[in-house]
Amino acid sequence: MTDSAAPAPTRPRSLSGIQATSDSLHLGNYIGALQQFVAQQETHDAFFFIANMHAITVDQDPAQLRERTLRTAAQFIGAGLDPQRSTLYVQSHIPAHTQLGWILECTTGLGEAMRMTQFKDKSGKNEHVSLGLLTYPALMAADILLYQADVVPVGEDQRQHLELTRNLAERFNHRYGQTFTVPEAHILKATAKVYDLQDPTAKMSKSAKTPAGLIEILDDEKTLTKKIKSAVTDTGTEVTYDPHAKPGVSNLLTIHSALSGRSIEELVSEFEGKMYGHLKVAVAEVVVETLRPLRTRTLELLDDPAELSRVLDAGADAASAVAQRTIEQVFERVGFLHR
Ligand code: AQP
Repeated sequence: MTDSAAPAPTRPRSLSGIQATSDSLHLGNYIGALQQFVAQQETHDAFFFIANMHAITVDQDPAQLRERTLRTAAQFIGAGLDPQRSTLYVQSHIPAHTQLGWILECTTGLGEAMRMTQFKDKSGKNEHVSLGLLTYPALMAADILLYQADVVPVGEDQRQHLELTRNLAERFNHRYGQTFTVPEAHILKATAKVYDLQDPTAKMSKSAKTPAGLIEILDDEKTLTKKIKSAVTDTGTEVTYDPHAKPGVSNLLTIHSALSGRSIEELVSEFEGKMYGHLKVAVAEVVVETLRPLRTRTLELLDDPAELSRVLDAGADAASAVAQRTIEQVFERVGFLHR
């Protein structure tokens, strides 16, 4: 079948990625991103990738990066992404990401890149600041625009990068003619940001100040329970949802609600007259129950890295077919000579 005869996709396209920068994803990645990926594979034409090229914006050990790329893929599948229904692939397997990334770098203003809050935060924390840390949002825009994604499920921390992606798409379309779909961020308000258990005013992040504040989704049950039971709570005793006055308790309610599917109001009324300790026990139970099958499946998948690589190779073939169509059109538009 020729391209022009290909049937138009009937579902909107969803696309997102997660960096391969840790042995285990954390609960913020799971609730803010991965859980949404799993939901969207039911309703969307789904593309999800492991962002190993973004990972090297900061120093990485090569053997560890390779291992973590496979571990991240295993967690995608362990969490419920089905390679038959979603296209799962590794960013570096598709050269068009860097090809379009370069073109979008040339479309981005220096001031625009320097205004990105993630760049400001991370460049402030690292002694050596790579150029890649600055240009990363242009590569992220390429990751998305290459696939003509309609929606991008992410956590709140990616909102600004998504806004830049939209601006770059509109700028390119305006200058060269309609080329890219302008994507929408899909950020679920209730779960947009999961907070550190020890510092519930800071985003849960792998660069957490203390490991106790970070729930890794591959943590064993004892560790999960211990971390949740030691979560910092707030003054007072009443379980209420108030992110400003009670950030610790509110974060626990958010986690429970995101994983159990029960509303915050329902949970608050269930814990009326009970102590913070009761809430922690319930949150620990729901976290352990949710992550148990994910962990088991992930560890099984990691026992067979050859099979994981086969899945990722097939994903790269499917992703590449889509990416190639866009990059050829982009080359034509910007005036690159045909071979
Ligand atoms: N705390 C969070 N709450 C909700 N969503 C979150 N995400 C990350 N943290 C939270 C979402 O997870 C997806 C993957 O993001 P990433 O590839 O940037 O992952 P990360 O580098 O592991 O995020 P960290 O831990 O925040 O990294 P550092 O410490 O390097 O800054 C994205 O959709 C993101 O929004």
